[in-house]
Amino acid sequence: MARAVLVTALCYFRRMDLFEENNRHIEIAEGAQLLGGFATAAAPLLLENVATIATQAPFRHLLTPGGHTMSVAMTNCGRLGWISDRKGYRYTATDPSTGKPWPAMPAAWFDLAQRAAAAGGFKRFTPDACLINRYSPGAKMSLHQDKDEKDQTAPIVSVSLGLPAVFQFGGLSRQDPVQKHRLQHGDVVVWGGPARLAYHGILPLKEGHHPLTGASRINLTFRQAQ
Ligand code: MD3
Ligand code: FE
Repeated sequence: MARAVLVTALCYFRRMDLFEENNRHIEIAEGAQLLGGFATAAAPLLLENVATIATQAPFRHLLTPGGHTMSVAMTNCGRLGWISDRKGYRYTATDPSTGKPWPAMPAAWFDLAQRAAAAGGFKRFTPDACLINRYSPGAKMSLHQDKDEKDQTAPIVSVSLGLPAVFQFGGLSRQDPVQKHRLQHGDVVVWGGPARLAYHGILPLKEGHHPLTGASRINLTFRQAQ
């Protein structure tokens, strides 16, 4: 009897630990709220949706204005999508590779992004674009700022799925020192306030296997582009 009570109590506290671990809410910098595990429950559905979206708007490696091919494969959903080519970076209403409008943003995605933004302190977030990034081992994203959105007082909400990655977060100048953070499956980050225009990037993805994505990492970034 005493043993059963002890085992039950230990299991309870162990679960509590896991619960706390999966629900970390940390301010990683002023305006940058990490909601650990916020999207873990939704992840299987999100990944199914990504597969469907990719049948309509295939992942592709975009060209930078400087003529380099990006190592990250990208597609979009929503009324607008982010693209890059020799002419520059911008949002478009149609996918240049098909000529068709970008696939609609699933209602559950919009909802998740709004709930995350609210949890991060932004009550009125209405994303009209979601950039979907796919990393294979070795793929990276160099330090950059996200400046192509019209209203830079609106936050960006990012959702990490699959393999973990190391994220670099700097300041308003490229030369500012960077902090490193691990982004794991299910993690959501709300980037607003002074963090919104900070330089950031992703270090080359390490090899690995994730049960839901295999040897890849998928990142969703919800944006209010217009
Ligand atoms: C910090 N994506 O798509 S998500 C991007 O994991 C991008 O694929 C990375 O940077 C990725 O532009 C990082 C986290 C993120 C997204 C937007 C931010 C961090 C941000 C905007 C401002 C500051
Ligand atoms: Fe970015």
